[in-house]
Amino acid sequence: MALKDIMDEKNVEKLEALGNKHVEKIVEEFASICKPAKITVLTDSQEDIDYVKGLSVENGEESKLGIDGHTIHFDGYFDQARDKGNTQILLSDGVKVAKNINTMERETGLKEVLGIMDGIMEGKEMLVCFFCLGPTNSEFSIPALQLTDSAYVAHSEYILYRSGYGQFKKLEGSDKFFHFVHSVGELENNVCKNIDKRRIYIDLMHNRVFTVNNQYAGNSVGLKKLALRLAIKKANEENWLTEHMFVSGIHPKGKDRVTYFTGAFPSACGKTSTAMLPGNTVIGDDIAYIRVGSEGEARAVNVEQGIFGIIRDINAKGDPYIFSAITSPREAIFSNVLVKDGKPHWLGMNEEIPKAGINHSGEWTEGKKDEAGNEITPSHKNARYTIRINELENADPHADDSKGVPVSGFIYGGRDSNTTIPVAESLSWPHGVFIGVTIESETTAATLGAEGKLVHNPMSNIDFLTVPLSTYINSHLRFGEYIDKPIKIFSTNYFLKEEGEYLNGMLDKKIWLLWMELRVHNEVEAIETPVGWIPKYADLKELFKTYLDKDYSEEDYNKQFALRLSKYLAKFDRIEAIFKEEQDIPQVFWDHLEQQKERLNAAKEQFGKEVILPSEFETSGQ
Ligand code: SPV
Ligand code: MN
Repeated sequence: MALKDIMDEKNVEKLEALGNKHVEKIVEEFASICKPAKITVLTDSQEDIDYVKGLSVENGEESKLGIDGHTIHFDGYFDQARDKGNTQILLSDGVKVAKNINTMERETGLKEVLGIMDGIMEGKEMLVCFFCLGPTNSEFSIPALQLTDSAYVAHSEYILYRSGYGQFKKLEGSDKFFHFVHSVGELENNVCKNIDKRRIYIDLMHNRVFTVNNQYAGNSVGLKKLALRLAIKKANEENWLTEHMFVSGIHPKGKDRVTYFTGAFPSACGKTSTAMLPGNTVIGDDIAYIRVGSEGEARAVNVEQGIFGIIRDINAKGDPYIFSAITSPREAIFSNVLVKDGKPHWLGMNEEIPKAGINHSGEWTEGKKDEAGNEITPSHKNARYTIRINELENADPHADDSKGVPVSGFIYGGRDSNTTIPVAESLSWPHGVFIGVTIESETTAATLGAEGKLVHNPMSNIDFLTVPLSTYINSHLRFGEYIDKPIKIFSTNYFLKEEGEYLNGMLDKKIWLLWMELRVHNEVEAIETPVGWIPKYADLKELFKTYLDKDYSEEDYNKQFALRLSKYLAKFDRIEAIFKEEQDIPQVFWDHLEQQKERLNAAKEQFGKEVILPSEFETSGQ
């Protein structure tokens, strides 16, 4: 099939102007498989980007809200989060990635998904869009081609990513780009009808992903978690890192410096809110590429330029910048919130929520139940907003720097209610890698399935790993050797509870971050414990007073930082069992596991009890 047979002259010209036969071949191939009625090629021009924005309203995937530039999009009732069950990595050689990661024989997977895609765009318009992962014109740049029949998906991408038609021209005909083919399939009331045929298949061999019969952005938007999976493979082969991490600058009071941290947290566990803490300047909130810079320093970029953030609990008090952005005129897409009279409402917005309106279940009134008898909340717990970061008051001026920003600390967070202390600095780089890959966290509404289940989530990347866990661990261990300017690695846990109540307030994370910043600059001492270096009470007290005007009590400190030895030992037993089922885990990991357990057991013996207060370690000189 020739391009001219399926596209008008103007579009053929736009495509051919790229001088890239690989791109043309992909468009031809998927035009002939998906059989769209029309194909539109988009460049980086404002006119083209506006066309997509207009189309998403025209075709009903989005509707205008009261505030200028705001739209609402609904995903189907059963399409509200990432679908791990139907996400498969296609592998031809039987390589296992990690025990819990779905892999499928490549030929079988391709046959199935291409079969589903046969004629899937009949009567529809296929959009051909070009983006760049990471800043353009940079060592970090990865061009990405998106084919989709969803204007909502393309619109989201023009907010969330840098457009990359120009970047494709610079490829000079090469095939060094990722590509994504997406179709919503048949729609009914503008949401996917054939959820049973939802598939997200990752073809590592050709740097491409096929995703069909879905709209939720975590499944549909190629450049987000689908590209993350492809980039993890690429980074692990090329000795750099692709991480599920925010990038944010910390600005301590009275000191003329900014210190950048990156932090990995499982979905819906405080990653965006950490990146966006008052006083920070934000570069990115979800995905980072990290490379070694010319002076041996680690440098990070935000792969994206926007935020697809959880809207629940966003309010003027807790998240002033985001709240202000999503309540004032600008381009913003709301998804799966409650809409009444053109106004979006969500859980935790600190305003009264109407008792009726339209939400992800259609017409909604308070008390409405779904078919399974579950009460439907006014907005979904995983409802989201989509905005550009550079419109936020706290956007960092270096967000688009082609060389990225220097990174001084990595943070690994999790959600566990009874074990991990709020903040600790690892004892060394390999110990930090060990801490990162042994994170356990409770599942959330960001993925389909049960919430609150404690699962192993190494570096918050378990859902996205495309290389064996052993390879991933080795890459991190090696990265520590490549950098000449050391990075400190910290762990955090914002979710410790006592008798069902959280032990920490929402803003306490600001203090942990400022403490980490001081540690990076060697400006505070710390207490050595079996799980790492922890803050001294006096330092936290001062930080709480200075930054939150709060009197932090020693009693709170002791509750939060008491080391629950048996809980930690139980965790590392669980970890040992999990890793024993993995293949080729490096010896360094086993050494650290052994040493970690030894230190915990030694403390148990030395103190003769289960729970040790920080001051006890301090005076014992541990
Ligand atoms: C996450 O779940 O980690 C997100 C949103 O950042 S999604 O696009 O669904 O991946
Ligand atoms: Mn994420």
